[in-house]
Amino acid sequence: LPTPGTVEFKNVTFGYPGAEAPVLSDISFTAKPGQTTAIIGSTGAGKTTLLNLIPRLYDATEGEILIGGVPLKDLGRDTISRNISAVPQRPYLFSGTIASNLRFGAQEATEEELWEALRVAQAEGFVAEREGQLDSKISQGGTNVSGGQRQRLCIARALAAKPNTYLFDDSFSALDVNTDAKLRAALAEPTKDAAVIIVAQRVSTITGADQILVLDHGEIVARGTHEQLLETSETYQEIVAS
Ligand code: TTP
Ligand code: MG
Repeated sequence: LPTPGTVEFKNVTFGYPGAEAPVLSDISFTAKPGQTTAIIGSTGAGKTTLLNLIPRLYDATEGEILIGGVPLKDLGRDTISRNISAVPQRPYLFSGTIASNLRFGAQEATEEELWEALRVAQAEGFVAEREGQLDSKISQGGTNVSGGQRQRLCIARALAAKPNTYLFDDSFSALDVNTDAKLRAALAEPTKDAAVIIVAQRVSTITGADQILVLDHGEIVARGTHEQLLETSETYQEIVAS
């Protein structure tokens, strides 16, 4: 990519095919490399839909999304997938070893790099305790690890790919508050030059974000830092209080 990872939404509107009303209306923001952009809002607000537009799971109905200044439609699928790591809301592990799951999207990663990704994702401990460690088997869908472990393995997978854009869809909510805090502190170094976009449920996950977008019924109703939003946004105050 010409410049690392800046993700820019310009007046993006999106509606699912066949639906009457758009799910996202006139969304504009810039997520810069080295910064964390957080998205918060009630269930059904359109957070997942917004994230899914970035790796082109669907295309905007109106407006434009650019990465590093280049419109998404001019970037090849390969370029997009090499440069973006997305941890979906319901992360998926497939049947195979832990290593093969982590190398999905990072075929060249060495064992040392996999352990480093696991360390950051707070998954080193439980992988080290499993018989076979990186070679231990994961069953289809990851049913033989817990939900929180699955989430951390998928975060490690995202890190192993060393992209310049990270998308985390509610990736920290299955973790206890302590692990959540440790993981986010550990993420700072490997993501320091990347654009990081985090969808969160818990306000504590995003208080340190460089910008927070408050999404309500598909519209950005407020934006700013945690401190700014506490002053300016009633919707944000309600989320904090809930
Ligand atoms: P989402 O984008 O899934 O909303 P969300 O991610 O903010 O919600 P949550 O906090 O629960 O994860 O959905 C927004 C709207 O779009 C909602 O009305 C459902 C609709 N929708 C579809 O019609 N088809 C789809 O494939 C998806 C993902 C959502
Ligand atoms: Mg969602």
